[in-house]
Amino acid sequence: MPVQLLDDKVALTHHSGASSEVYFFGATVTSWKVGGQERLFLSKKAILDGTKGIRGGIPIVFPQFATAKDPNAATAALPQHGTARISRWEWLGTSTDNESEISVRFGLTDSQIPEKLKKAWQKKFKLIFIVTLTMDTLNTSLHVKNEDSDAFDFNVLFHTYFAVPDISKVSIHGLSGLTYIDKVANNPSISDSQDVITIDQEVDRIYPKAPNTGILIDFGGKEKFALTKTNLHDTVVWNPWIAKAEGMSDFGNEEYKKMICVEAGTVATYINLKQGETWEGGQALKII
Ligand code: TA6
Repeated sequence: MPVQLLDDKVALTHHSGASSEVYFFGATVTSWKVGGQERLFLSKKAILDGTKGIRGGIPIVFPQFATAKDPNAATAALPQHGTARISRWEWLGTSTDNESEISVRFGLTDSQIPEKLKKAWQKKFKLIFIVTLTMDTLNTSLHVKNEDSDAFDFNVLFHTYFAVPDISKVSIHGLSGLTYIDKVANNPSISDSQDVITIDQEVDRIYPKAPNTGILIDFGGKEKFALTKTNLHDTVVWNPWIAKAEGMSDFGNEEYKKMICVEAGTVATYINLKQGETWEGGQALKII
């Protein structure tokens, strides 16, 4: 059955054998299998009962990345990474189900944000999240409609956790020669002279104006992940490494060895959306 509705998630199965699962909570993609292999990291300690953002898969960050730097920003009262990933989204049905692809949609409006968080950002909006599965790609796109009486600013990001067999074998291509914001070193702007990014310590970087294509994640095997982004300006690279891994209750102490986050979004600046306007952006993940 190409699309199976379960109590807390939707399961997609492509005739090639590729599959994906999306939890209604946060509209969080938690699984993407190609060739019988799980390609997304989901912590064994992830909380899946809707009481906490899901640790793994592709959490949706909206309307604020991290927490607002400006205490007077309209988004200053929001929790880290905003409210989309900790709200229950509505199932909007299957939009495509044919030989080549299966595409499903989820919706979230301001009225569906948890009551205790509604006051944190009192803007009227409507989100539509679309997940499209083919034999070797997983595409996610987000439409943001401003239904408020005024313009508003927002960040957006797909916080993708890629599963890797061994972090010491990972190299990230396509970001060389760019300047990045180093959150580990408290935000200095650093020019990246490395040809490829390898991970042997905590890495938490924002690459503003990163290329839309050509980002490859090599994890030491025959295959690679290719990430292509559309209408998203920046790329974030994150691995918590040892100390931060130990500090997360929903993340195993050794799990930093099995994941790398490479995240497409617009987080270094805010997107300004006028009343009644719609913004859309997305990413395509492909196994090559
Ligand atoms: O995207 C990287 C990051 O902003 C890191 O700074 C780290 O906080 C990570 O997100 C996870 O955030 P979370 O709120 O899910 O624990």
